[in-house]
Amino acid sequence: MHAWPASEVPALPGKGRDLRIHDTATGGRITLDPGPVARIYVCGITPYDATHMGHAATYNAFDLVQRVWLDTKRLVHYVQNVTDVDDPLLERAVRDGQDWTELAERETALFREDMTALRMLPPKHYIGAVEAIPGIVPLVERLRDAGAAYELDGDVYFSVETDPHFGGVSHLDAEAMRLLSAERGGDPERPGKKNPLDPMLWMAAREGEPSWDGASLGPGRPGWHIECVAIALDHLGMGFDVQGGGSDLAFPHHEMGASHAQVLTGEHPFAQAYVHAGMVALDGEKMSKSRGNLVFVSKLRHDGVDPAAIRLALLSHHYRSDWEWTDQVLADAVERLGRWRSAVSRPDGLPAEALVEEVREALADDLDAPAALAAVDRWAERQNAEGGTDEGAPGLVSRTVDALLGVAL
Ligand code: 5CA
Ligand code: ZN
Repeated sequence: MHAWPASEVPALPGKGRDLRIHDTATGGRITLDPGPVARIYVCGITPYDATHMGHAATYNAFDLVQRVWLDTKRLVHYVQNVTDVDDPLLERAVRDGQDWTELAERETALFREDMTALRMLPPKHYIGAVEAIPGIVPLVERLRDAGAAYELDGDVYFSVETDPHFGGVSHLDAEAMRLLSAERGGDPERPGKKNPLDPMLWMAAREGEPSWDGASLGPGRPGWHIECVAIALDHLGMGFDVQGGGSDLAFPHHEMGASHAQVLTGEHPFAQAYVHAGMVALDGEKMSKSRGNLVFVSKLRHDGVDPAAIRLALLSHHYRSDWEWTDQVLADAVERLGRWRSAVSRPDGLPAEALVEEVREALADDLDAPAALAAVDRWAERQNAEGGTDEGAPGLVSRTVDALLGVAL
C-alpha cells in the first residue's frame, strides 16, 4: 500500500536528546538506545470508519517519538499496518450493504488525508493485512509444526503456554486477561481450546466471508495478532525499538504478538519497549467506532478548523493520560495557535536558543508535550509583550515547533 506524503522536518542547531520513555512491559521509564536507524512499529487502523480524535492522539504520540529520534540525527524505520480484513470491518460492510474492500479503501484514503493534514510522518512501509497473507501462512505453519499451534474444527489456535514469557507485556492476572480477551476480539468461551486465552492464528473459510489460499492450513483468513507480527518481523526483525499503540492494545494484541514472535524465533524480546497511549473519551466514555461517540478529524477539517489547531489540541495532553475531548480543548488550541503565530510574525525577537533546549528536554522526558507547550507559551507571551532584537529568533521558534511538535506556524 502507499502511505502519505512526508512534510519536511527542519534540522535544528545543537544536539538532540535520547528518549526516555515509559515501557509497559517493565512498568517503568527506560532510556532507549536505538542504533543509527531506530525501528518502530505502530499498529494501524481498522478502516471501517473515519479517523477520530482518539486515533489521532495515539498517532501523535508516536510521531513525537520519531521527531525526537530525528533530532538526534538518526534515521527512522517506521512500519504501520492497516487491518483491512477483520470481523468489525466485515460486519460494518454487511450492515451498510457495501463491498468490504471498497469500505476499507475509502476509509484508508481518508486516514491518509487526515494524517497528511496533521503533519504526521508517514511510515516507510504501510502494509495491509490482505497483502501480508502470503507471509502469514508460513508463520502459522511453522508454529503448528513446532507444536505451538493446534487445530480446532479447521481453525488454528496459538498455544499461549508455549511462550515462557507470556504475560510479560501486560502483567495481568488470568481473570483480567479472560475478561479483556472476550471484550477485544478473543473467544475465551469457545469449547475445546487448550487454554481459554489462546488466540486464533488462522480462521477457516466461513460461508459468505472472504478467504485466501492457506496452503496446508486450508482456505481462510489470518487472526489479528499474527498479522502485525508477520509485518513487523518482515520489515523490522526481532528486538526493534518501539511497539506502539493505544493502551487498549496492551492486552491481548501486543501480549499475543510478542508471544507469537518469541516462540517463532526463540528470541526475546519482540520489542525493546511497549509504549501505550491513553484513551480519549467523549461524554465520559472511550471514543470508539463501536460506541459511535466520535469526533472525526475530517469533520473538523471540513468545518474549517486549522489542522495545526487540532494538532495543538492533541499535544496539550500527556500521551499517557486518559482525557476527554471537549469543544473547550479545541477552543484553547485555536487561541494558543493565534498567540504563537503572532509571536513569530516578526523577523526579530527574544533569544530562543534556551527554548529549543527546553522543548527538547520536555519531549525526551517521556514525551512531555504539555511541558513543551508551556515553554513555548512563556516565550510567546514575552515576545508578544516585549519583543526583542535577536535576529532570526522567531524563525528558530517556528522551525523548533515544526521539527519537534509537527505544528506549522
Ligand atoms: N487495527 C488495529 C491495530 S492492529 C486497531 O486497533 N485499529 S483501531 O482502528 O481500532 O485503532 C487504531 C489505533 O487507535 C490503536 O492504536 C488504538 O489503540 C487507538 N485508539 C482507538 N481508540 C482510541 C481512543 N479512544 N483513544 C486513544 N487511542 C485510541
Ligand atoms: Zn496491530
